[in-house]
Amino acid sequence: SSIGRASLFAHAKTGGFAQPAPVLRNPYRDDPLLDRVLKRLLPRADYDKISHDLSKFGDRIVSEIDELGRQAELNQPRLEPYDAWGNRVDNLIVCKEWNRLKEICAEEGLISIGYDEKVDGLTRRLQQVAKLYLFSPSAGLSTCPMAMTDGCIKTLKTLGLYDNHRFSTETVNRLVSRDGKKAWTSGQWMTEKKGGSDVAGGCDTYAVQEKENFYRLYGYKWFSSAIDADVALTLARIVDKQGNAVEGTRGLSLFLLRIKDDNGHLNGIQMIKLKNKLGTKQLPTAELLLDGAQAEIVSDPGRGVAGIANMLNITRIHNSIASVAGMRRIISLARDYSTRRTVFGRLQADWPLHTATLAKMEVETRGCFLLIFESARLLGMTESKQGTSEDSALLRLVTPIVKLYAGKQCVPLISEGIECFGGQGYIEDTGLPSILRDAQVTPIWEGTTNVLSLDVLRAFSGKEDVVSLFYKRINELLANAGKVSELKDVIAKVENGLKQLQSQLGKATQAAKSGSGVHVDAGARDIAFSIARIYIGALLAEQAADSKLPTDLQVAIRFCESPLVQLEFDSFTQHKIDKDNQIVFENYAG
Ligand code: UCC
Ligand code: FAD
Repeated sequence: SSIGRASLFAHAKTGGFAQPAPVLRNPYRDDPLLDRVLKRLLPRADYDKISHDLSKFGDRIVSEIDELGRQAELNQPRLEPYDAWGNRVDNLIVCKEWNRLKEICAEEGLISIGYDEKVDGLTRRLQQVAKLYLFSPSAGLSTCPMAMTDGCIKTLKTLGLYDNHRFSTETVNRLVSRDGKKAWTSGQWMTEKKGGSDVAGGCDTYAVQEKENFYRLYGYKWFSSAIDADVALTLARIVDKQGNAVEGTRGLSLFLLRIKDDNGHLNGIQMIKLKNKLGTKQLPTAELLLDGAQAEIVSDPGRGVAGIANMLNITRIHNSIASVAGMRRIISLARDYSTRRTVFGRLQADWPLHTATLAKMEVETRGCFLLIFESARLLGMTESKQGTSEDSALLRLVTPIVKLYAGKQCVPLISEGIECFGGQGYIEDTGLPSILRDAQVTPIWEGTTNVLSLDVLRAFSGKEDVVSLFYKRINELLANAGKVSELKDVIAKVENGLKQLQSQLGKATQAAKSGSGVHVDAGARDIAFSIARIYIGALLAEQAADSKLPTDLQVAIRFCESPLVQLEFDSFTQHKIDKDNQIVFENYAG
């Protein structure tokens, strides 16, 4: 019969069950702590305006942006160095979704909000950081060019070039443009084959003067992200007429250049290849040959590292936002999934062991979140009329601290979040694996954990007594929290941590001065982590005292249950260094 013949082609049955997927909700309305913090830090009228903008933006993330970010991951950039006829074309192909994301960044003012002179410095930076935080996990890494764009504006303004220097002024105006078709973005080319941490030791790029401020650059930039940018800040060594250049940090100067001219031709640059990376696959990161790229010097000669540090200090805050936003996103999805996934006859959410796992992730994430908002507050204060030199000095310390701590915490935490989805967490089509892949870059780029721990020591030796300012700030936070009796234990633990840190740091510095085989740098990471954890403990206490909510209180208590300070005097000693060497190199044949 006809039915019999047709049934030969029936669809295979794959069972009647399909697991409901986790649902992304408006990330602003999904995050009560963000709202509470904004309410606490902002004047009421500003809060109302910003809250409205964030709520609208959160809807846009769900309805439009998240899918664009996903498509950017699926349609990765590629490079065609030559055309079919053998002409060198260096044609970089990015997907339309990537370009659209960059336009949305301009339209939404993700960078320009931070520079809106009509709004007070504190308010505008808080709004910007909140917006970036919501955007980041859906942004398809367009946050990377945005970070560098912010850093470039900050650098050119700090160096006094805005309204003073034609090319810098045009650049800033384009970088802050809200017109998606006209807005520029910036790159940041520091890393070379010999070194990305030790920039001065690695820099083999040479600058030959043409006339006045104009130079031609020759070198090889090993990692250049968001290479579809319009301008870049980069470092090079000036060579004199005899071919001599100053070695080391003092030989490096800062240059600003267009990547392409008005006709779309590369400016003495060849894109040698795109990096094949573990993550950040949406982002075109190239190796570049500079062969006579025209550039203008924008720092005093030899002040390149100090100049570009302005950029680093901004991009490091953006990086911390990406780390914490990734943590928040995986928790948010895992929380939703826990109400949809049944295991052993119950919803995941009804198994206390599963909820305990999520709660632990919440505690760490909320702590890191408060630290990014502390950095945003300090950044805003330094740019506000009310800012003091103490705010700047404290920001100098908090920037490497938040970058290194959040970057380090986010990788294992997001990995735990992936596990909450079981095998599905490992499956590419769910989009979940990219959250972990993209997290792994945050402790590496913009300064690795160790390099930033050493930067914390550099911050200690600045003009201001940063260590005392840190103690002062912790005491201020604890004083704000002091009135709440349930916080007594938390406060005692933070105070105790502070005393421990003070005492070990004092002993180590004294001993190092007397030259008795003590190396403060050997313990830099332990120092940095202790500062981060003490700071977070105090911020959580302040938050709990302000809101008086049982959740904020619990989070503060739980965070301080783990040791805040893990710093032994032994960490600084030659004795420990010798033992480390023995452990690491046991049986190593070389
Ligand atoms: O990795 C990159 C990724 C780009 C993608 C963007 C993503 C953004 C996130 C997006 C989220 C999704 S770009 C490359 C990043 N590279 C680094 O971060 C380099 C890491 N290495 C360091 O940070 C090192 O500590 C160096 C290169 C800064 C150290 O160099 P030196 O040669 O040892 O430097 P010195 O001699 O210690 O410092 C030279 C001057 C000093 O000033 P003066 O001369 O006035 O005493 C320092 O105080 O620079 C000053 N300085 C700083 N000032 C050094 N670091 C800083 C700082 N952080 N802040 C202020
Ligand atoms: P190394 O400096 O060789 O570091 C290797 C290890 O040694 C690290 O664990 C580090 O902590 C440790 N170490 C180094 N010095 C010390 C020390 N003194 N004490 C103790 N430990 C130490 N760079 C750019 O300039 N522009 C870009 O756009 C850019 N984009 C990037 C994109 C991606 C995806 C990646 C992965 C990197 C990018 N980078 C970029 C480069 C990045 O900034 C560097 O890779 C990074 O700063 C580390 O430098 P390195 O690779 O030379 O590592």
